[in-house]
Amino acid sequence: MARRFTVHERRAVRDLAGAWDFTFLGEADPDTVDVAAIAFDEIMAVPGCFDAVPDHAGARGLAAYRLRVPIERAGRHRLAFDGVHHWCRVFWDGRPVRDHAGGFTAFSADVERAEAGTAEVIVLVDNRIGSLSPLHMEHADWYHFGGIARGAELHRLPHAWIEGLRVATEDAGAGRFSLRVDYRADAPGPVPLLVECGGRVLAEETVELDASGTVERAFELPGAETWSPSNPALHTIAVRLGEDDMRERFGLREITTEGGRVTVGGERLTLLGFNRHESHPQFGHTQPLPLLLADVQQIRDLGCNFIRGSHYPQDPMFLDLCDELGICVWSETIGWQYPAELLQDPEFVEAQREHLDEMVAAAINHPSIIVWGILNECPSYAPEARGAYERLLGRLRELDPTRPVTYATLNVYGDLCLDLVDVVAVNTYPGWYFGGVDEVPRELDKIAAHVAEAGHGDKPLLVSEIGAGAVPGWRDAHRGMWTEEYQSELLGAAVRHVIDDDRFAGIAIWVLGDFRTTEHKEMLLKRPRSVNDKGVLDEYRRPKRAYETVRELFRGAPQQN
Ligand code: ADA
Repeated sequence: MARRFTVHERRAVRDLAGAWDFTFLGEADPDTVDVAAIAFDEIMAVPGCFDAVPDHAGARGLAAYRLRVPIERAGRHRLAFDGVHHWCRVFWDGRPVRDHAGGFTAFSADVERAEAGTAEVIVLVDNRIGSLSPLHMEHADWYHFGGIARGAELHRLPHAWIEGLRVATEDAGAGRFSLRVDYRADAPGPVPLLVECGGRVLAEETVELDASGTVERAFELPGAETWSPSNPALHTIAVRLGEDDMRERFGLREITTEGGRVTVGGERLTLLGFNRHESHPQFGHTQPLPLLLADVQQIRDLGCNFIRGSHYPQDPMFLDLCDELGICVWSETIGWQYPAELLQDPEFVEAQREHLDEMVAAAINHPSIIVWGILNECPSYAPEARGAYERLLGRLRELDPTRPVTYATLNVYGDLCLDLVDVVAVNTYPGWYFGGVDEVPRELDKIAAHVAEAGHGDKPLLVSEIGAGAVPGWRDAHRGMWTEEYQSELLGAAVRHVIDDDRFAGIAIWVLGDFRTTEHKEMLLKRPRSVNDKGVLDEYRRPKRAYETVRELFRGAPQQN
């Protein structure tokens, strides 16, 4: 998949991006489809979203993708997907090998013994909102595009292979870090291990493998540069285990949240940035490289040092670019105003937990990720929902004790779970859903005072959403709601307040770019053009008036203090 470095130099990897055979099966039930009888009469781009292209725009149902792939040598193979929306079943030569639900996270489907010759890969992809994909809900405010939206690859796995690498900073100043190699093997036995970093050999030894397990080592890179937003120094670690190999990029840095600020790599930050959706009218959730680069260029031009990936894990290439440019990222799981009953349903919480595990597994080594988040605007004010917060935040801490955790609250005044987070994050819409622009400083003051009174004044306090709609190009002497003038004024007031008021650790404006909303009628009635237009860019990334206002304020603000 598109990354900024070569992950495997020895392992045989085939990029499956391209034009796949395709057909749309509509209402069909995936359990009763005879895959051998499917007539593939169209083509579809992988990566891509089938419901963003003209022939199937807005379609919901089952789709089938097919690709014939040459297999040079028989043996164990792995199909690796970076994100398929929302549910899929993967077939290898007519045989189902894996189901997956969720989208936005990587998963793989293994074939123990593939014959040499040509294999037929079929993927049934279902973008209906419902039981197959419990995390996606129609009421959530974004268009839930379907398809093989991110990269796909075929790997040939040797007898012992690396499942993943985990690099954790132990002491950034001393260049100390730990490495965990997760592996699996066809048979236990000794294999050579070689670990290199920046041309230095860190380990060369023989390790005894079990059928599956981990190898853990601690290393030191004396004098190695640390990662911080103003100096995002990266290191690449290369691991060879028997015939297999894997590389990963990492940064040496600690994150702390004491004294009401997020400190990253020794820099005490004021986080200034935006929420970012991965959505485009022509590509859906797919992020072609030129689009990603345009986003990153505009994020930098705006003077941001922070992006909240709303409301799901972001594209791995976007995270790679943030690593390189020193842009701090809040990475969160899929979530949007789930009702309290759902958070009491153990099956639902388990689905969230699985998705959360996948997010962390894929992204844990990105130094740009400075905070993990869950459950946007869910009922953290309802006592019966607290168990879900404990479970999911607890799981994040268990998987990664090095990063702070948070969630964006919808109702800070009634919130019952703030004791569970390291960063208090508040979504608030003064001047939009209530009051006028003069309500902005009043409400922000009230929030900061409440958080302090509730005993959380020492935790960084982020405005995780604030914003106003603006129909692109709509200017009006009245400067009323939906005009570019009103949005610009409101965002100016919000940013100025956060920069000037030391009680705030940062702001993530809602939102960087406009994006298509869901087809839920109640939402559509509040979204002209079916678009959430609170972006400072329109959906084609053309700047609105507020862009300049925010740019000037962000660029003029001290980003460290
Ligand atoms: C909420 C939500 C966002 C978006 C926003 C809005 O805060 O978290 O996803 O829907 O409101 O535009 O109203």
